[in-house]
Amino acid sequence: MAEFSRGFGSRRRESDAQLPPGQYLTADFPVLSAGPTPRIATEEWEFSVVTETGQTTSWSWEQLQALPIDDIHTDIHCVTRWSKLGTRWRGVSLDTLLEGVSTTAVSAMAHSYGGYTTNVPLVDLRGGRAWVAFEFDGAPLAPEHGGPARLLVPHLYFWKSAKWVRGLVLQERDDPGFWEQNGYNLHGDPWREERYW
Ligand SMILES: Nc1nc2c(c(=O)[nH]1)N[C@H]1C(S)=C(S)[C@@H](COP(=O)(O)O)O[C@H]1N2
Ligand SMILES: [Mo]
Repeated sequence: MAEFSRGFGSRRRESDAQLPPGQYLTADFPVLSAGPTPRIATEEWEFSVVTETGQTTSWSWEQLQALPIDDIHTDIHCVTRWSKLGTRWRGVSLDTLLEGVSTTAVSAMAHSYGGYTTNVPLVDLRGGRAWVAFEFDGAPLAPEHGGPARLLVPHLYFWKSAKWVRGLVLQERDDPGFWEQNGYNLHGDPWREERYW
């Protein structure tokens, strides 16, 4: 990022304070995908929230774009130890999407086109901390980074930010998703180093 391309050394200490324990800074944007990159046209794209009683609310691409859109400026932290500071995104807040959804669930299973899943407690999806994001750095989100849209939950390790997200299934227990079944922590707070179980 421009802020770090100049005077990186002198900013080192300042940046360290922004780095969770065990993380290092990267200027690149690594691609980490467990499988091939699905290609979803926005005309076919749909996002759904299914509650524990089976009530389904869905948004087309057009309907998503008509909702209030946030400019997001945030750091991201991958469990493989890279962090990227000051990334810029645009997306719709999960608060907006969950507003009309009546539920007593405590958790959501995020589902992606391609089959990836990850569990996120609803408390982490609410409060202006989670988005369905479709722009990165002023451009449409690239397919390898989850375009047309991905979940963005930057206060948790980046595996929670499901790429090619297609919906949430609300659940009464915080059941584990793909990586969580394979040893990753159920929650994944980078500041508490919740990497594995
Ligand atoms: N659908 C899907 N989402 C995913 C993944 C994946 O394999 N499939 N990998 C996760 C992991 S482990 C990380 S670190 C980030 C990587 O996002 P990036 O490739 O845009 O850097 O996406 C997360 N979301
Ligand atoms: Mo990751």
